[in-house]
Amino acid sequence: MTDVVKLERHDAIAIVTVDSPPVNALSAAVRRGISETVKQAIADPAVQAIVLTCAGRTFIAGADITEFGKPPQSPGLGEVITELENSPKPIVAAIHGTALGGGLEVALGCHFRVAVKDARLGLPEVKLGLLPGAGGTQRLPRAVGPELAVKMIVGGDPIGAAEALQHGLIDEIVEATAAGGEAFARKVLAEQRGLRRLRDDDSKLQAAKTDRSIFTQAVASMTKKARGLEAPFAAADAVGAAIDLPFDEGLKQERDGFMKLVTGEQSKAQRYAFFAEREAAKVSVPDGTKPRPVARVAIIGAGTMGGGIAMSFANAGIPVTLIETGEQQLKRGLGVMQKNYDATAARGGIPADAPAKRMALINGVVGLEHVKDADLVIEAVFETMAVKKEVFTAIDAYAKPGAVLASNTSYLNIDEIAQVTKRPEDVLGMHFFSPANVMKLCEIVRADKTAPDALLTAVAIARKIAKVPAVVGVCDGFVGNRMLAARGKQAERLLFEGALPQQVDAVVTKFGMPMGPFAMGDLAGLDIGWRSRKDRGIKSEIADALCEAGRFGQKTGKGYYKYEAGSRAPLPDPEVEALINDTLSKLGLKRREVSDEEILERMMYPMINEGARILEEGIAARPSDIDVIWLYGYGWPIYRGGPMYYADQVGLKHVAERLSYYAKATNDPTLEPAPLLARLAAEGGSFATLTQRAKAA
Ligand code: T1G
Repeated sequence: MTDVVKLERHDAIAIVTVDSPPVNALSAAVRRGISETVKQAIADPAVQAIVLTCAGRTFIAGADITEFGKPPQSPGLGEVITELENSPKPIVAAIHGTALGGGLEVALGCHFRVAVKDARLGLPEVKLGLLPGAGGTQRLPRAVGPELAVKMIVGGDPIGAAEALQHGLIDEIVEATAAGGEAFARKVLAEQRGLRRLRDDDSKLQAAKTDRSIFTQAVASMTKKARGLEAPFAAADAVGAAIDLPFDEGLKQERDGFMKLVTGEQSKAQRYAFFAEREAAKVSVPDGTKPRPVARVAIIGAGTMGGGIAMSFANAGIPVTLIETGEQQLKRGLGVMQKNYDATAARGGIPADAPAKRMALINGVVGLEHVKDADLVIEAVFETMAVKKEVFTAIDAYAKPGAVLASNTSYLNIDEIAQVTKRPEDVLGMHFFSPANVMKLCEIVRADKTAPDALLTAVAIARKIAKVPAVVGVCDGFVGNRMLAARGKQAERLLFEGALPQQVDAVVTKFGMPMGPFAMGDLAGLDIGWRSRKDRGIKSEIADALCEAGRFGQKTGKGYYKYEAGSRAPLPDPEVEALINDTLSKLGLKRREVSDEEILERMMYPMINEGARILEEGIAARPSDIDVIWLYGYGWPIYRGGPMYYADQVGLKHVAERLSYYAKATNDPTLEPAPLLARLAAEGGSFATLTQRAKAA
């Protein structure tokens, strides 16, 4: 018995309860506690069986991630699990909430496992750039077979109790955790069941030993989207070792793989991202501020964004009133959502009955008066200030007192929108990313008069619909688009200096971004920028020439690239090079050799510089918030942590020096390091120190 692990005895059954909030992570104290308490129970002659369970909201949710990178403390987790497995008395793990990572590995070391029906079980280590390091890659394949083990370990997503029972990961679904575990332990004793030590049970590996394709095909399908990541492949190798090697040799290979990853740069970045995501949801509001309840949401506009946002709420079981200007627009919007749900169900992404259940939560209507019952109103209409003001004037009249009024604008001034209402304190931005039912980020824009509880309401509801919230202030393009614009400006300039679209995009995608700036331009449509430049009387000679030639991007089958019919694959087009040469010679400009290294620096450093300005202006509270925005809104590779984290990896001194160099070389003073960046570079500081300071404040 220790502070964090309790022991009770119910005549012949010992109940060992881990009680270490918030998620019973396997800190050194918890590991020591489990080891000592189980030893105590084993030594007690009155005890015939042991139940291992947890207090609080969840079973053990893994190793304590904050301990990684620090000197290891004993006992090691592997040691504790071996003690459990070698116990002469049956040990039953009783699971509720999420048994994840080291938590599931502890349960796999027990002889039996029971769980409540809404429990989830998984080995998500790859999401931290790791692999299960305490026997999970050796015991899970023995419990459920290599195919499901590969899916769970290489993919990282948990499974539910029903699926766990179906595949033999758990022995029974119980009503209540501890009581269910105790009843099961009594059954084991009554039926004199033998102790099932997974290390000794290869029965589920036999098929893959004879036909390895079971394993290789599972690995191939699970690593399809693992470009640039090390952990999924190392995790797959470890599961392969379970098939090929005796248990202890497999365990050794797993350990070696784990140690290599845990000390590697990728996992450090992914662990940083884990905590950055949680920090981003912490906003500075007066103590005691509570979010307002949200039982019903109204969404205005059933277009691409409105439809995706509505699906996100329905996916979380929250009823939605979806409002359009006419029956036809409504019918079209609902049709697209139905089609999306059916397609997801068809590929097994959601249960077969989910499309009907979720569409039933979405009530399509015509007329803004229908916002009257909503606790939160989200406007997703055409992106002009005039239309926004018209809509907000109307919802201000109809919405009930206390409703939060949010705009999904991606760059317009929320303060200006709020001013047309009599309740600016209830107005803010909730900027979703397309496709809104898929993209995780929700950039929450805090306007000048936004009330603290309205802000907390938006953050809380964003988390409830499985989005990652990040709070930003009002400025043109908020955080993400503002930094993207700084990159876009350099991308355009590089074409004037001699680079080609495919060279720039290749550098950016090699770095790990899903797409380069020019392929993105083609996807969005070059004519949008062209029209707005013409409206503002400014020129971008190369982009203008492309548009004058009818090259608007994917929608016209050619832009910076050409596209074959029915394909979205960007193909370099000699016509574009010719057009660039022609435009530059008309401007009297000569192309020069541009290195990939220069391209990378000019793609990343101006963004980082803009990030520093954003921090100076208080538009973002922490550098890690900026990273969260890029990770979950713009496809920044998770194993690089985010632009501000990356800047620290490169070194702010180097970033500042290169920016100064490019400012002079391209005669662009906006590239001069922002004061914050220059100061940090001069004092040998980093953005991480700023995040720490913000956290301590
Ligand atoms: N270690 C340390 N802190 C943790 C933690 C962990 N494993 N999990 C959560 N926290 C903190 C978190 O930072 C937050 O702190 C608070 O708990 C609540 O979390 C050897 C190598 C369990 C599904 O990857 O997925 O085991 O911000 O806000 O939304 O093989 O937390 O309040 O100060 O996320 O209800 C594997 C990680 C570890 C699971 C709950 N395990 N956790 O979600 O709450 S590696 C994981 C989660 C491992 C072994 C290996 C989620 C959750 P604060 P939260 P939530």
